[in-house]
Amino acid sequence: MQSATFIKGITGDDIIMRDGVKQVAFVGRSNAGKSTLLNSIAGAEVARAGKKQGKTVEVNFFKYGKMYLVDLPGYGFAQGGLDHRERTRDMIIWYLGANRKGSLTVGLVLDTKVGITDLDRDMIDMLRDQNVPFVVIANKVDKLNQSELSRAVKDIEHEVPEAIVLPHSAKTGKGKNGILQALLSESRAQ
Ligand SMILES: Nc1nc2c(ncn2[C@@H]2O[C@H](COP(=O)(O)OP(=O)(O)OP(=O)(O)O)[C@@H](O)[C@H]2O)c(=O)[nH]1
Ligand SMILES: [Mg+2]
Repeated sequence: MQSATFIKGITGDDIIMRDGVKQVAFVGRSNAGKSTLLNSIAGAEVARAGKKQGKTVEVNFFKYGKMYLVDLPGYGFAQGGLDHRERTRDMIIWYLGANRKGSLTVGLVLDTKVGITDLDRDMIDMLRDQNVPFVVIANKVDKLNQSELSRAVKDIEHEVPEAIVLPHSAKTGKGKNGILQALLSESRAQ
């Protein structure tokens, strides 16, 4: 199994944004499990993940096969303060806008128990406005029972009818294998 290697972390314009390599990026609320998910897909503990929110502070690039997996800081990290929240938000907006059409696919990571928040709705609007193809990863499904899960997935599908919703748990490994495939076929469909 191939694994990913860390290339670099950026906070603004960088030549890596123009090197023509396709990018699959994970966005979502702080603590939704983006870095953990990336590690699980990458087959190695390359991205820093953890209990404390606000773990990821830069836009981190990992080479995986012919593409980059990109780990972004999460939004909505309350204790980070207004400054931190605005900087993070600006960085995410910049990153999404800086990508040329056709080079980016996004995995929007949700904590399924929390569901879609207003900050996620802002993100979804942004992805729609910029025509960025995305799939929704309904994460941490180990925290829900079967009926809670189907309810939650239905709610997500109702709000985001254009996107595939993929239940996943890094804890149990559920859904792990389908995610990269779904992201890649979303990317090829561009
Ligand atoms: N129960 C459960 N916990 C998870 C799962 N995935 C991640 N976590 C936990 O959630 C916490 C946050 O994980 P991270 O991967 O650091 O989250 P993040 O979205 O990268 O957070 P930021 O970098 O702050 O944006 C860690 O304590 C993980 O162990 C999961 O599938 N199930
Ligand atoms: Mg992270």
